[in-house]
Amino acid sequence: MKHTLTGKIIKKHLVSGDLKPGTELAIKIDQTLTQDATGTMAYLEFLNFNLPKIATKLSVSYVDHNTLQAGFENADDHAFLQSVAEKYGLYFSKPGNGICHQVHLERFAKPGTTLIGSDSHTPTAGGIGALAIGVGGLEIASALAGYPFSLTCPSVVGVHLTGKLPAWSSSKDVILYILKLLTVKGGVNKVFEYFGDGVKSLSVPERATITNMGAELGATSSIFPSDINTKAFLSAFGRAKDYIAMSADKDANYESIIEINLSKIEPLIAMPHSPDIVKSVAEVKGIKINQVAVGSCTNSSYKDLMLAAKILKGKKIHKEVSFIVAPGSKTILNALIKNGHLSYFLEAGARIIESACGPCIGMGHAPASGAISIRTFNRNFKGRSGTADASVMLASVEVAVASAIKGELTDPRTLGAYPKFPALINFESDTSLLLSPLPLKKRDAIKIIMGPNIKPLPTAKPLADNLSGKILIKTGHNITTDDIMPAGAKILPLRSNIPEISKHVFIKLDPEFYSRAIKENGGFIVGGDNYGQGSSREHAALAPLHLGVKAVIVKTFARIHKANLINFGILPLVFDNPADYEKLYANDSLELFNVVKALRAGRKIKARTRGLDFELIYQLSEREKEILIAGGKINFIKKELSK
Ligand code: MIC
Ligand code: SF4
Repeated sequence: MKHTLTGKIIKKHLVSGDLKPGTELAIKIDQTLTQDATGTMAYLEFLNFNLPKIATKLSVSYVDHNTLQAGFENADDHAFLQSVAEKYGLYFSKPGNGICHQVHLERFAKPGTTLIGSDSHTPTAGGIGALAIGVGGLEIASALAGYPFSLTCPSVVGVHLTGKLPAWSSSKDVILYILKLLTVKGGVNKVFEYFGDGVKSLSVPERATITNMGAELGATSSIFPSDINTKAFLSAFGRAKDYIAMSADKDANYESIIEINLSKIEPLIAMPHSPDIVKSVAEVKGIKINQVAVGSCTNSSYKDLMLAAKILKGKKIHKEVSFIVAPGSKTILNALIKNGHLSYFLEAGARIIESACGPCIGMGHAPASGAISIRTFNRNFKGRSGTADASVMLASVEVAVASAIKGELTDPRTLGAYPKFPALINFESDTSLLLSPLPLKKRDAIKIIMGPNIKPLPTAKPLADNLSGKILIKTGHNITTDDIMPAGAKILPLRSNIPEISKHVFIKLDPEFYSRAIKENGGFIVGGDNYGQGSSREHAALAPLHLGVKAVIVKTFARIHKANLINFGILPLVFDNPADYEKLYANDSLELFNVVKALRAGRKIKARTRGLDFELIYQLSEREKEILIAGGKINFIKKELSK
């Protein structure tokens, strides 16, 4: 039997189930990561279990999203997170240390290990050969409590890379090319595994750009083999001992294979407002732009920033353009300070900001009204930048910087010779903002700090057999968790306060949603295809739970959001006949009959509205059904722990 790399890692970590795509299996988790915007909930959930310590080998709590601190809320969250890390033995990455995925790649990610993170871009670590999966916070809490992680066994798609990227094309263009091919729903329940001769031309951070944006395909994960480039990257961070060579067997059995000749890849760009609306830059060049941002967990590595600095050397940013740079980690920022390259940015007219997510999640640097912004980021959903009518395009560093100089969308191939510079072989291991776990004997004295913005979690009641209420909203297709529960500078600080943040559910699609949900005492959500794509934020389930949402009925779900609904006891249901979607309207009354009995018997659920009878189905494992019936995973685990 020839194994894929994914298959090998799963096999090594398998706790239950088989490697049969579509069935549920459980794996042991070696590492976890959280970031602050999802982490406060994850740790509140963990505290609920009343356990003395964490059960994982290595867990890191990062602060990188909410670093604006316009009020006390974010700083309160940081203090809470630090106190939890100290009490329970986690690493703590303080604000300013960098973006979780970049820092994790540099300091902790290891080939052949399993990692779950409460952030959808956790598969960034696939660039180093880890099987890394984005999850809701409650999965992290469960892993910290010692539970294996359950998932639908993914099918493994092979991506066969040949050739070498031409000058001015980059690994960002490779993933944009795949997004164009497969769209934002093309990867659900799949792992994209890269192999072939072309792999060796890509460094770990370049690979990580690709695995990072595999999240935009809706994929479970993406992974590269671990080879001499992996070894070089680990050595540069003083971690040569973490290296092991890992790859798929030759002629491994892939579900399907995508062939990509890297030498044919040209500079591409994702147009507003979805990462899969991809065009070649040559085709759409000339569009006047107002803002350019380089950074985010997709493109803020040493190579990315050095390249930008080299291109900018001796040049100026166009006077109509605001150019923002957020280095991925403090280590990278410091390297550019020490080698003098940071000054090329400053001399060109760049605005250097903290090593954090920043504008990627709408924390500052919102574009002007109607502005066009080119960003090296991974998501360009409408309004995510903080400006409702701005347009964001996603591109490589090469395209972004060329455009910043010219003031319009520019093909970087017009810039002349491609800058050359050596890879850095020795990064300083500065840990001034990265705190190691406290020694055991010091942990007892630590008190958990909970500021006034940190409110208790809502909990669901056990599932009732008959459910009734109004359809509170009917959405279209590809609804993102940014649509359900927006982020940005005003709303993100409320992540630890579910009653407050609930006032913003669906606010961009339907400002009356909150008041209607309160008036109707909860109800149902109806949606189309790929409902809940994008981020891992549990708040897109927790806030609807707080508002009394009982079930979400759609054509198809995105993976992480569906898991979050289950974890919080909201039924994720699917139309048996997709055409019934057309027959339902907002404000209709809806009844679901004998739900618990149907789930236990594996039968379709009968539903009725306006005299119309129809049926609903579900893709749920027996374990997931029991979680839903118990009223969510917290209730379920508490029951198990009390046994
Ligand atoms: C994102 O990129 O949307 C985020 C913010 O990193 C989210 C997590 C969150 O909403 O806190 C993600 O990707 O999971
Ligand atoms: Fe942060 Fe943006 Fe990456 Fe999300 S996608 S982790 S907000 S940098």
